[in-house]
Amino acid sequence: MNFKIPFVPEQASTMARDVDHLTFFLVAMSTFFTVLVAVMVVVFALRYRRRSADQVGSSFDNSSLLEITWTVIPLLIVLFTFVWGAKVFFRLYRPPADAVQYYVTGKQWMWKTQHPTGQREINELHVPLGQPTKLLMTSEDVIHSFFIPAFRTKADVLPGRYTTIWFTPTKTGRFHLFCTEYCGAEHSRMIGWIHVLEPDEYQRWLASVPVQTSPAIEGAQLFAQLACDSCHRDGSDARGPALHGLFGREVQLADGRRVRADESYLRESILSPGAKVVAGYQPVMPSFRGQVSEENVLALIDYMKSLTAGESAAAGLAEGAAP
Ligand code: HEC
Ligand SMILES: [Cu+2]
Repeated sequence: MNFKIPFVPEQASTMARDVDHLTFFLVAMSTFFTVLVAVMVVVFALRYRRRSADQVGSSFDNSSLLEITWTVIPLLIVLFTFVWGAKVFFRLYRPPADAVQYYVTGKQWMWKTQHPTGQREINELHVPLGQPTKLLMTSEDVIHSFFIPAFRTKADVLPGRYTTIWFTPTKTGRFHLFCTEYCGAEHSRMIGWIHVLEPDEYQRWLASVPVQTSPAIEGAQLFAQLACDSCHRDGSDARGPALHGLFGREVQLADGRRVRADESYLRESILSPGAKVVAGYQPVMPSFRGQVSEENVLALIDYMKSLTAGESAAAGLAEGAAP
């Protein structure tokens, strides 16, 4: 079923139709009950009105059947909506494993985006048709919110945290993107376009944009420049833990907690190393807050993610010390 309702934006992602069906159902339900109640108020007011000045109302009996009916029916409707809504929600906020990751950094008042292959854009993002696409997003200043109406997906973009959205575009063309969290004087200008291209056209587009390095290689260079490798290197005399195979693993902390090394953990380790200290190590790592931009942090994370337990993808440019 494909609805053509005015005021509803074009459906251009695999999720769009599911979200629309749910919204349509909620609107239809609300409309139905609003009309039902309004009509009954009028009908009952007319039908049971007082007909003469001395008329006394008849005594009122409770009807258990009626009460149970009007409790159970709404309960079933609400539970049904909950299960349906939860299913759509989980699909919407759990990117598939094969999704390709892009980066988005919000900043008063622009969106900076970067491709996994390194190309950067401002207020624009080119993506290939049919590719599950994941955006890893953060903000350099205040809270923003990233919304692509045609894809029916949206998430807040927060300073100090990573949020993700994902989509699989089903139509080529360009689709509006908005900041939907009031973020200062020029909030209304924090808009842009997602360009969906045929895959071969996308490859041509990638080739036409000059690119210095991929985020992982840029991260490897930063890793050396910031002397991270003076502590994080292989060998028993190293002051910091080896970072190979860290991403996605459980880390045992000195205070007994165990945390999963996801993007937020890696980011925190760089900016507030004292917040979670790895068991068996001294809290000697300095904070790099103020020395690195959010984009630098993303590059460092991408580099650390490329350090698999065996050899690293960017090993050639890194310390050159494959374990
Ligand atoms: C002075 C030595 C030193 C420097 C320089 C240093 N670190 Fe660390 N780092 C440590 C130590 C020690 C730990 C473990 C204790 C802790 O968690 O604070 C650590 C922990 C980490 C962790 C968590 C590791 C884990 O196994 O969970 C990450 C990620 C990390 N550092 C990244 C970096 C990056 C990126 C840089 C460069 C921007 C850097 N470090 C610079 C000493 C250092
Ligand atoms: Cu904004």
